[in-house]
Amino acid sequence: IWEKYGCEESVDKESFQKSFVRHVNTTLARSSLNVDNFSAYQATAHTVRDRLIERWNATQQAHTLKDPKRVYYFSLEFLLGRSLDNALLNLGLKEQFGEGVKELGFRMEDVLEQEVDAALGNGGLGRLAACYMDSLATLDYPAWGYGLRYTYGIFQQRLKDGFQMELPDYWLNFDNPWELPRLDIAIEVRFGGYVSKYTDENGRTRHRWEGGDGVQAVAYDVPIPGYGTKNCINIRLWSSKPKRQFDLSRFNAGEYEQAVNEQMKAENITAVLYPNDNHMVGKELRLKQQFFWVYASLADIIRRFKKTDRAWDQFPEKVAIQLNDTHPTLAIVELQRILVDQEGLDWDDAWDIVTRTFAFTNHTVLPEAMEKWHVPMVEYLLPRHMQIIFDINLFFLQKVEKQFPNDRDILAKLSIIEEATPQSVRMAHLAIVGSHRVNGVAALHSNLIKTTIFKDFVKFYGPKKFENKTNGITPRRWLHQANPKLSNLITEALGDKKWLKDLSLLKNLEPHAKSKDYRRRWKAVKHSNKVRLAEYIKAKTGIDANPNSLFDVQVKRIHEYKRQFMNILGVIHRYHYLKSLTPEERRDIVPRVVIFGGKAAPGYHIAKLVIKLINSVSATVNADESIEDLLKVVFIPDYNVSLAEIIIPASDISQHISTAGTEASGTSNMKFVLNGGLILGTVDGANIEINEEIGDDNIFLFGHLADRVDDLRHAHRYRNVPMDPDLQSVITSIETGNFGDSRIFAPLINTLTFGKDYYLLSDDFGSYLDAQKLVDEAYKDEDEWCKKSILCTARMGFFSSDRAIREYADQIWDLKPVPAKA
Ligand code: 26Y
Repeated sequence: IWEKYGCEESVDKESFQKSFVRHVNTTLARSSLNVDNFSAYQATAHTVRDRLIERWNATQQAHTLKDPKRVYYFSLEFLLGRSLDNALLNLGLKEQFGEGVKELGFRMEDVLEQEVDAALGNGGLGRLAACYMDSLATLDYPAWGYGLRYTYGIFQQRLKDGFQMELPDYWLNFDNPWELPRLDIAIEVRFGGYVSKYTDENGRTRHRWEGGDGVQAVAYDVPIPGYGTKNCINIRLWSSKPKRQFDLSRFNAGEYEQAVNEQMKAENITAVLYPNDNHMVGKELRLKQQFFWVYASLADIIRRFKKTDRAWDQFPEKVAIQLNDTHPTLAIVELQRILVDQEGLDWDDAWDIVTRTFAFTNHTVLPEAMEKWHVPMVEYLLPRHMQIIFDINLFFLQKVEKQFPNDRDILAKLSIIEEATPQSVRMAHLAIVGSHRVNGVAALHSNLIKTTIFKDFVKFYGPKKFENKTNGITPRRWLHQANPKLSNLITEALGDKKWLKDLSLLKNLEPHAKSKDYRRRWKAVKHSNKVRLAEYIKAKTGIDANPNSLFDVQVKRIHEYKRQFMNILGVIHRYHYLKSLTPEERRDIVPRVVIFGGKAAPGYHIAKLVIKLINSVSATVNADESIEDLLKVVFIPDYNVSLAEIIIPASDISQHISTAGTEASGTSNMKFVLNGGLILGTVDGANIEINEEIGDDNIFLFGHLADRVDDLRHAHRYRNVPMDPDLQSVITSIETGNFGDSRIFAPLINTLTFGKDYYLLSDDFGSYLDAQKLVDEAYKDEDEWCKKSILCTARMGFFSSDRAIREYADQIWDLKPVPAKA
């Protein structure tokens, strides 16, 4: 019977339609008379889901049989965006299913539009995790992601009078076809309690973590299909549920509120994604989230490991765990606890297993982003783990002491515990000590961590433990899906679609930059992408963005170090300049649309003022008829993955202008250039490597270099550095009230004065304006610009997440592909 009915779901148009209709009738309980676009989306999604599950099953079965080494990517954020289009493309179903849906009376574009984003992440780090899952699946690696199933993802952003407002992102309002609830996989997680000591049968002193309150972690599996392979991997997201439904005795006694209390407390744990990126807050609930997640994930991994009868010392030969930043660092402690307290291993044997299992990726050097947890809080929530951390630290510092006798200074610097009141646990230190490899995410960043925040660790461990793994992006979503017209044009030039699995093949586009006809068509694609964005802007903001203008884009989280403030100050400078011109002089000007997008953390007041300033400038500039259409300023609200897919293909130039040394990598820079957009940027993060690949002629770099930053800051702090005169006149203009009541902007402007201009806007402003001039000049020669655009795309092969994942697999995880059977 299994063989007779276990055959594969067909993928042709007719079977799509059959399955679509069946899902409308059964899954949705509707009829042909009441199928709207949303129902059509649901029926299509379920049809695709059936095919996904089949591959998911086959892949997991193959892995169970083969039992290869697996990698587990631990990330508190997976910023997946929409799934339907991606699944259709990766499974190669788009054409047939598109035809099928059309014959049923729908347009595939409208159907795709119905899906809400899975926005379980803040920005770069979360989207990187999503790109890496796509590559792991595509390259047939046996991999799982582990994360949390937040009920609310990153907040939705609205604007009110130019200010950011936050709305909850209740993304699970309707059923989510992209997850498989595994209600049978439930793991009890504990908080609190106490530690008891006892002597075991061998006379050894042992510890037991007892008591405390329990909640359940329930698994939801999200299938991730590879492109051009049957392989389909899994992200397991945990959701918190109460251990018991609710306290019946209290319920019967009429104490209804108290009766549901425990349930609510339990469900709180995975209720919401913390909306801070690059800024640590230290809330107890966040620590609970982290422990809840790593506890359940490790229990799950160990259950799988124990299915085969292997000795513990083989654990690192079967399991690699990658820590996406310090957020999952407690996993190091928890594994040590399991091995020592529960499995009875000696401390040193256990610790050897632990350190061979974990590797740690650092994503930032900003001091305010470093995770530190107060010892009393950790002690109260996780008493045994706190003891183990102290022991890890003790044994570690003993080794340090041996290597550097009588150097108290280095002990204090390296210690996992920060000696302040109260004491804190430095999670980055714990992550380094508990891992066999530490990596940064771009060349400059990886060098910086070795010479700044982790330099004393390099002294102790030597440099080999610290590596670089330059980030990458998936070309499937960020070119093929987001920019289908350009994808087709590339495929046509290269003769086939192999480049989607081997992005280095893009280099064969280079000769086509010389073809006038190819350039014409390349330009036409960019233009149509700009038209699509202009229509979106018109619909959402009412602003007319002329697609014949230069589209200048900065979209990313709003943060002082990313310097959106400098961008908008530059816009004001341009505005004044335009107003100073005679009508004849204006004829020579390249019209620009300056586009911003991005969310500010709800508690980050300065970042929120930047949004307000952008909107105030936008209101003034867009209404000023004297400058005609030479400048428009747009803030597109609610920037997210799906919006990025519209914005990125439409940019002529995008800005990546962080203070040198502050942006670890950036990944949108790669997405823009891959889509034939040029970049204006600082010598920071992956901009540097992009420059190396695409050449000096195809990028506009400016500003001070990272090695100058300390001196410049020192000068601001201790000497009276006069403000750049152009910057000064822009600030004066704001203060004069040209952009509305200037008093609200005082705290923002103060960052430049009383705040000692920590992010060095004044120091870089002159060279920023110069670089902008070069952009204007270059854009006048449309044909030359187009050549640059083609060369940019052609030279971006290195930045595929496939390359990055292969490096991780070969150099850190020691992981081999396991191709799923066709
Ligand atoms: C501690 C907590 C508040 C926290 C939460 C989120 C700290 C940091 C983050 C997120 C950091 C992040 O997204 N970093 C970005 O990672 C990208 C992928 O490596 C980089 O490209 C980007 O430069 C970096 O800012």
